[in-house]
Amino acid sequence: MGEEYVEIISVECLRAPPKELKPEEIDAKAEERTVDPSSQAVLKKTMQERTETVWDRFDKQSPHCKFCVEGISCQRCAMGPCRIMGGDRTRGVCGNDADLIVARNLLDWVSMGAASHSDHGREVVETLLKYARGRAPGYMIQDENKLKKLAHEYDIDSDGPIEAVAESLALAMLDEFGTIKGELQMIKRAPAASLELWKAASILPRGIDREIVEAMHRIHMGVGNEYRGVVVHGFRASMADGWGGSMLGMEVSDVLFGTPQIKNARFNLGVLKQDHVNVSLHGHNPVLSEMILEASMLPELKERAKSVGAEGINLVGLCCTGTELLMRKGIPQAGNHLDQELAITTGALEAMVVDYQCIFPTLTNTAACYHTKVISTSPKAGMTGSIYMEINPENAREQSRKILELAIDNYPNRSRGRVFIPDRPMDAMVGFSVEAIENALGGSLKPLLEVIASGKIRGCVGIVGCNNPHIRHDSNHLALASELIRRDVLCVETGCAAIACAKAGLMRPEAIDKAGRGLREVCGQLGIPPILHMGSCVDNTRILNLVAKLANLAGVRMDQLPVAGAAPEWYSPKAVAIAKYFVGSGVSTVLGVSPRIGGSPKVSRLLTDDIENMVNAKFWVEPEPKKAAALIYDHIENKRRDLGM
Ligand code: MSK
Repeated sequence: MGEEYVEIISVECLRAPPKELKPEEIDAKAEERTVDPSSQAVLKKTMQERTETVWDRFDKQSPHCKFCVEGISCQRCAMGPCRIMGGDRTRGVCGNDADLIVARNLLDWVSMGAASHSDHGREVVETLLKYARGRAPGYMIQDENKLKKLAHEYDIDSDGPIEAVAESLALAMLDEFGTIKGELQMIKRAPAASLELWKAASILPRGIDREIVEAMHRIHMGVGNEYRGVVVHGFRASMADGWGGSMLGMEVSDVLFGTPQIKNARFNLGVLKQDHVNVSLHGHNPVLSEMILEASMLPELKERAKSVGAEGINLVGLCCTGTELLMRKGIPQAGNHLDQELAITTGALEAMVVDYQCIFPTLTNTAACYHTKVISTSPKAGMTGSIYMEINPENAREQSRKILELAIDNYPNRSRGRVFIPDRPMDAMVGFSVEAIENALGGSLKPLLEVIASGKIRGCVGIVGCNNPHIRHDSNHLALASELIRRDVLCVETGCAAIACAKAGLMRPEAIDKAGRGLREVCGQLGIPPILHMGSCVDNTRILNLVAKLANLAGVRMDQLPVAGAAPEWYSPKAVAIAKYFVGSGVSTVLGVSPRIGGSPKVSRLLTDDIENMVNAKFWVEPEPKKAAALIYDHIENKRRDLGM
């Protein structure tokens, strides 16, 4: 694929449901599928216009294959495919059993997730290197202080010209992917006692690419031939993601685009504007979207928008690319994972610009039902039916301008009679990086530790992850977070979980009314909400940093703190990697959707029980949010008791 844009192939508008629904059926289905009123309103439009969505495809795929659900189908070699069906079929052709098939499938998912985050992280670091070498016009260092701190951490002299420091740092960071040092730099942020525990458990990562490559090696037929080693290596590969690839992506994005600070922003599909050229930015990597934001401010593009009858250009975010811009620049967020098709079906979106991860391959089919142009930008994320405009650090400034020109020129094609934008976007307070939290507390996390020790706040929980059509959109995120804050547990959130709570108004300072007395008092004094938005998927590493800093302050291991994690509606293999680096790092985590391990009681027991003997943390699987909250609360109270709090 070349750099200039070309229409690749035309795709058709997909229609569903197959028959026209009565108004009351539409209302009932919309309520059953999502709790978000703005999503419900647009979902009704999709059904009235019979535009296919993820929920329609989900219905068509149900019921799902029992063997796949339990993780006991194997596609790993050409002697099969095999399924463990019981009776005389308890082994695949090669001889593997249910435990091994489940373990290998799980490690495959962890590797996919860790690779996705880490490849994203690598691209951000490469952008820093290109900036340093004068090959990334338009990019700059927006947080010089963080650049210098990171340089110090990597033992790099930070006194020279900023470009030289950036170059040395980028090269040292790129070395982390294939390092021969045998250890990652940033994992040393964890307390020494935690590192010892992880070393004893054989989950200290030696290099980012190395652990992922070894994972792929282990799942080849005839390599990892016992389930336990395969599952444990998943922790090591995920730790390479959490303390490596994702951490690099987060930290260097802060260096290039600014470390998030507390600010107000607006959420839900109502952030689209009737009289503006609407452009959504969807995916995960901020390297492109930051340049589009810069281009949207060019006077000639504003003039061009006016010349086609629009008041201006309205950039909105979706999923984690949106969150990156939201956290740093306050760009409004149209929605989370299951809102992506709905943004198009408003009929008010001139262009959806995508980079990678979590992008439905059928978005171009959805767009074909309206006037929206889908513009793909990454050579590794081609998309049938999209307009491809490759973006890299060298050309991003120029390409961003062209993308916006394309969107503006599409504005007259909007069919006014088919536009529906829900009213009332929701306000939220966002931008809670660890640095922003420290600033709000007077420069240190010590006051947070004190209110935890005093019991006003019982503990902290990171609620993260996606939406999944197996679960009513956003419902479990809201129910779990609401129950935890009611019990005086501070919630920190990222990804689509954070977007769900923001859309529901739980990230306004007024939401302290829903919190227990202690949490209400602490957040009320600070003027902050009881649920803090910490960013995107790669920003789960901010949660690792937060827990590591608290543990260092308290003089304990990370696993000893009254903290936990939760992924109530996860769908992505990236979420499996995140959950494993949370648990590996000592943060016990509850999953609202079961991973595909039901076919192996041994693997299930290892993850939900035995692993505790190695890392002092474990998984729970609990789809019911109130029960999940109770599990977490008991866990937090046990940790408090053990610490003598
Ligand atoms: S976007 S990985 S659906 S959180 Fe990061 Fe949301 Fe999950 Fe994608």
